[in-house]
Amino acid sequence: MSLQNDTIAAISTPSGSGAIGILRLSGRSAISAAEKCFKPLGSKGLRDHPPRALVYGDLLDSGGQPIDRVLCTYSLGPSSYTGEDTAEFQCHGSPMVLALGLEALFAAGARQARAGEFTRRAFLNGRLDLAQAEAVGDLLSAQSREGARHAAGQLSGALSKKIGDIYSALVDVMAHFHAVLDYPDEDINPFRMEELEVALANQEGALNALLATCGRGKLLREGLPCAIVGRPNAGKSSLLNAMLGWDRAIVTDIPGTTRDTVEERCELGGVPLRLIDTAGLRDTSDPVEKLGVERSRRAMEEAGLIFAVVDMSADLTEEDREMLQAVEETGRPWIFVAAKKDLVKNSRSIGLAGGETPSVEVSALTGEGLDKLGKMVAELFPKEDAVPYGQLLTNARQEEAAGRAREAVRRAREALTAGFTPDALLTDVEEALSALGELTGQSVREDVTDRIFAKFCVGK
Ligand SMILES: Nc1nc2c(ncn2[C@@H]2O[C@H](COP(=O)(O)OP(=O)(O)O)[C@@H](O)[C@H]2O)c(=O)[nH]1
Ligand SMILES: [Mg+2]
Repeated sequence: MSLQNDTIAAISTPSGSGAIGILRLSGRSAISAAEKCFKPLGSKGLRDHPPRALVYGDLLDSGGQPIDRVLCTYSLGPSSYTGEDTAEFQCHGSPMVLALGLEALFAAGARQARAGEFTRRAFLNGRLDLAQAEAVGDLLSAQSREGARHAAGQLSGALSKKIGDIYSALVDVMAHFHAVLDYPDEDINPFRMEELEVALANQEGALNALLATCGRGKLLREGLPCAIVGRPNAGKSSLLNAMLGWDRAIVTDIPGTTRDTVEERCELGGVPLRLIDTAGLRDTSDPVEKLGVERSRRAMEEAGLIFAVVDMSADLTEEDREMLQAVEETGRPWIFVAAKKDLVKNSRSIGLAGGETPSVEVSALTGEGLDKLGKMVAELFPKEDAVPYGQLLTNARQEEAAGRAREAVRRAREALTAGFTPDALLTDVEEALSALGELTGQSVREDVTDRIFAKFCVGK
């Protein structure tokens, strides 16, 4: 159980006005603090109602004045989100009501919760393991449907179960090594040794498969940087706006309008993208535009995908050709996007770059072709259907720990193959177990958990 005795409170809904705003309390005196600030309608007190029931009444300030008419609910530890006694107020979503309500809770003895402190308490009280707690963060910041589904799977324990299976298989191996060490006089059954070797190889394979999911996990979490490049006026900013569904970037018919890089997230073909609209690539004497062009080149070099845009209502220019050449030279996956299709009556060939580069004709004005562009993106970055939702490593911390576990298992397997005695392998297997324990939080340093929860928002 957690040693944290104090009761924490926070506004758990985003800032601004909304239909509902939630105040949350957790800790030993959560329910008594809630009682001080709440007067149920009718004759019964809050605690006369069963836990988890919604009780209608007035939220009061420290002077007993009503702040709002609200619904209040409480849960008893350990069966609550944090594992402690908790209470929650569903108020009208007014920033003023929530501020006054929070002040009342402070006056009743609660203190302001720190970022992620509710989830941290849930972790410390064993309600969630660390992989699940990280999934809470991933779920909140998910940028795509697939990302949200993986986070939900991880929250319900899919990754923890996978790691638990590997962990317990390694514990079995270790138990056998210990038995061999404890009874050195007994002959080691060579058949059993072979079995252990297979067991280690299997777990190494399972860790390899898990590590292979890192790329997709990173892509889902961070989004794939996708640079939109092309000569000025090709239609890049209009394409960005059309994909976003709102006018993010300024569009004019004056070449060189976009001088800085503009970045926005969007989901296309199920792939979360970080779209980067760039200044048109051209030689220019304007010093500001020159800097923009420099940034465009850098965006292109750092991109995971490039949309090379040309205006299909005009003939290909020398600038277009130079741009396509520069894109090709990056060696990145790219899509040839012929823009302004609505301006072209009959389909006309615009002398594509050819080869295997996928190409698509689009109109930012009518939206034509955007679906096809999405399909191409999906084909370039296919979903790993084989990975069930949640069995995906999504961050560098998980990748690093799983990588260490894999290396340790590999060393143990190689040592076994080379005929070393079991005691030589024990440290390796132990190291693997400890690395796996870090993934789920069984064996993790406090500063690491501090860092994880500090990234959460207050009230979560
Ligand atoms: N008809 C039509 N005009 C477009 C389309 N896309 C861009 N334009 C026009 O082309 C000009 C340049 O567009 P813009 O998006 O600023 O190009 P950028 O310089 O590449 O960012 C503007 O006048 C746009 O209205 C399109 O799909 N259809
Ligand atoms: Mg532009």
